[in-house]
Amino acid sequence: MIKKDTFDKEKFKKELESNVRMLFRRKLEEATPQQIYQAVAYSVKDDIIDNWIETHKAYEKQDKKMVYYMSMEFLMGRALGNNMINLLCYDDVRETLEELGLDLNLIEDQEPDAALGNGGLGRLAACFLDSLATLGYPAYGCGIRYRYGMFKQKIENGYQVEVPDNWLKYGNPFEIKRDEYAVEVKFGGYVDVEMHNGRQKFVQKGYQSVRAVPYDMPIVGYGNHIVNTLRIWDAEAINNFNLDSFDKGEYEKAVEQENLARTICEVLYPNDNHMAGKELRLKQQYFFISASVQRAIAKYKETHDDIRKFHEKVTFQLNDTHPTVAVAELMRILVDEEGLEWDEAWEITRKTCAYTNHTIMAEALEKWPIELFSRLLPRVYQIVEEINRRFVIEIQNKYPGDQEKIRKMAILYDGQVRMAHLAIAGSYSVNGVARLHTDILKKRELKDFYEMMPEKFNNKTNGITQRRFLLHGNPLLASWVTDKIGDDWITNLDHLKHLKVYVDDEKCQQEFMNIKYQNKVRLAKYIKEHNGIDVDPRSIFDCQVKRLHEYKRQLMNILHVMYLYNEIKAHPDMDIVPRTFIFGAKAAAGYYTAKLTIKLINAVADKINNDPSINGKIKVVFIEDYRVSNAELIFAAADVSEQISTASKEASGTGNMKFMLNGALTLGTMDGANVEIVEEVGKENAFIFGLSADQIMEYEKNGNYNPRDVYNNNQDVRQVLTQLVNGFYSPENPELFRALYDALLEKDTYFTLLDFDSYKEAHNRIDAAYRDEEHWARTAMLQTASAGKFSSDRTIEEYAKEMWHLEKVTL
Ligand code: 26Q
Repeated sequence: MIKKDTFDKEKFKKELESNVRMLFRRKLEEATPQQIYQAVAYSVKDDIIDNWIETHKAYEKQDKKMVYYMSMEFLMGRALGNNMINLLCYDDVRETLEELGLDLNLIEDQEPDAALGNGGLGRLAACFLDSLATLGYPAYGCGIRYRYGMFKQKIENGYQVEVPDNWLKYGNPFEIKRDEYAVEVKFGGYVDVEMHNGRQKFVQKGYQSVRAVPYDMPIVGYGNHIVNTLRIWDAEAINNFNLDSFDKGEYEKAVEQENLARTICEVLYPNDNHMAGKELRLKQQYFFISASVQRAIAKYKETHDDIRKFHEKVTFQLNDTHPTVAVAELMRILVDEEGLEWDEAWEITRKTCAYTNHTIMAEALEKWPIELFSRLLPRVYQIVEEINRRFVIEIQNKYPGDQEKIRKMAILYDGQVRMAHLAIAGSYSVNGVARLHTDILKKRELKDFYEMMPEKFNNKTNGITQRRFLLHGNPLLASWVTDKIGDDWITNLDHLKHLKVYVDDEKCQQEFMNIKYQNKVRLAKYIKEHNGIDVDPRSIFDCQVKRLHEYKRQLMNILHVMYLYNEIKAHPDMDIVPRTFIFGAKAAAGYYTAKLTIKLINAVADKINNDPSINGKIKVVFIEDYRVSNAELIFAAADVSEQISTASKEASGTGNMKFMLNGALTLGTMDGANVEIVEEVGKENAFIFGLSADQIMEYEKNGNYNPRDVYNNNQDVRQVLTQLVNGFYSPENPELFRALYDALLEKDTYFTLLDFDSYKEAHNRIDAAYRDEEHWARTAMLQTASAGKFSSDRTIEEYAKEMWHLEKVTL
């Protein structure tokens, strides 16, 4: 039990009124909902500030080691609700606002999501920050302050339309600009060698540069007065030319630098699990890394005088390869600016950096053309060359005469910089994000590296924060759990296992399912408001929400819905439990097949939802603009969690854990963290189907899968595929879905047809299981009771103890 400080309602009201006055020159009664949100946020920030200052004082005084979580993405979602939860004042504020006739839910809805991320990798970073602060570990998140985050999705005529996400439009009450920590970041030009005191010095000249300016956001720990920092960098122009006396060259350069500053932080690349080899993306990467590393070194030097011990006080966790240029940038600063010898610098770098791999999808592996890399980062490139030269020697020493090893492992090869290889060479740790994923890395994708340096490889199974995805997202279930087992679960999710004694208790089952029902009503209301569709909260809510990608197989899901519809039409008296199929997914803007799949889902939804002859037995809903804030509603309301990626393709998944925590049963393949979910809850309490990772990889190796065999032998598959090209779902353009049809029949890269029957059979098991209300309730409760392992607190403890060797701070 964490004890909360006393809350002074009258003081809070006064503050609120004063904020509205100061910020907007208005009385509370006259303020708009957005203005009230801002005023509440400033009041909450006021509660945060002193703790924020004290936390950093304590860090300095106790001189503990600090982790810098380097990430191109932080998918934070809304801050207000989360901050109040972690400050332990959520209910007090809600009541106080009620006394003023204000509804906290509506006020929270005024806040735009901070969507500085695509999906899993970015949301993981956000969960990690919450856990780091809650556990009391000294940590910074370092990233980019994108002007525009993940695009907003509109559905028009069934198609996705991307709308810019102007999340800073009304300002961000929680951020603080830290102009005093601005640094310069240089691009392009050339490298000159100068002699300084008999030592060669490499100097970048003729470059363009920008001023990197940090904005800090507070990361509030749960009930412990700790406030860490998310530091996101903005770019400003460096204007050091004199308007009266410029020559033409200087003027042009100034304009170019202004353009550079304007474009660098403009927008998040909306590609999930796909490498976009764009020059601007590489600029973004170097921009925030150079700024973060410069600042980390400067901060270290404020209180330490031996740079050789940097790694004792600092560790950089690289969130995938996107921040990997940190390895070379740290080397550059240590060698060029701190004057260390190469070997010393390399030892420090290798002891500072650690790399997390999040994917084995070939198209996501980052490779940059040497031409581009060396033009943009001439000095950094020289350093990468030297790292590569020495690394190749290491390989040769270990495997004399083995050219194949060098071809496979070199950092520079075939005109490209292979970022994963640089990350592995420059790190003390390489980790995967679920057991199966790490095993695949060791056995296949990174086999050569694992054999050469097995001690670096380790697993850290992902997790999620229960503070957002249960306490905030599902208040009814959260207080029910607390009633049953006390509130220790909020900071120690393992405690959920104490719910297991209740799973056979009929009253508890009813309470649990009643909460699920109320959450379904809440989601049904959202769907009615946003889609205009009536869904029955007594139907099974069967949900697949995640980025749209072929390997995640939303297409298999909708093909199965099409099959079910055919069955119901063919057998009108068919007895099935009513089902609501809920989808939410953004497609990368340039990903044609993904966008066409969205159109298909919406076309199927239109047809099925408007066919009165099926008596509402099935409904299909596509939730527009799936994001952190509406995800919370969906997880709370789900009965079935669709985790149906082709085995071996989903590194971990984290949505699977959020559903489980909220009592949804998993319908999934043995992929990613599903394997560990099933291990925790028991195979008999999940709906598992499909080929195993080994089977899939065997087919891939032998190339002996032919989707036409399935087509020829399976009447149901034939029928739904034919409906993609005969105008059944697109009478105005029968060929509309031809590309999906062709992809399935020609290659079926993701084994959709081969897994279809097994998937269908798993759905039948769900239908049967749901009829036994007691048993379903028991199994649903068991999901929540078994979710303890999947807290990001557990994950962060593992990182902190096994990799980073951090100590907790005491306040
Ligand atoms: C790379 C280069 C250029 C442009 C974009 C990218 C890029 C951007 C985002 C590449 C990959 C991503 C995102 C990857 C991602 O989200 N991976 C997911 O990470 C989760 C957290 O570990 C896992 O749970 C998911 O399984 C994994 O897909």
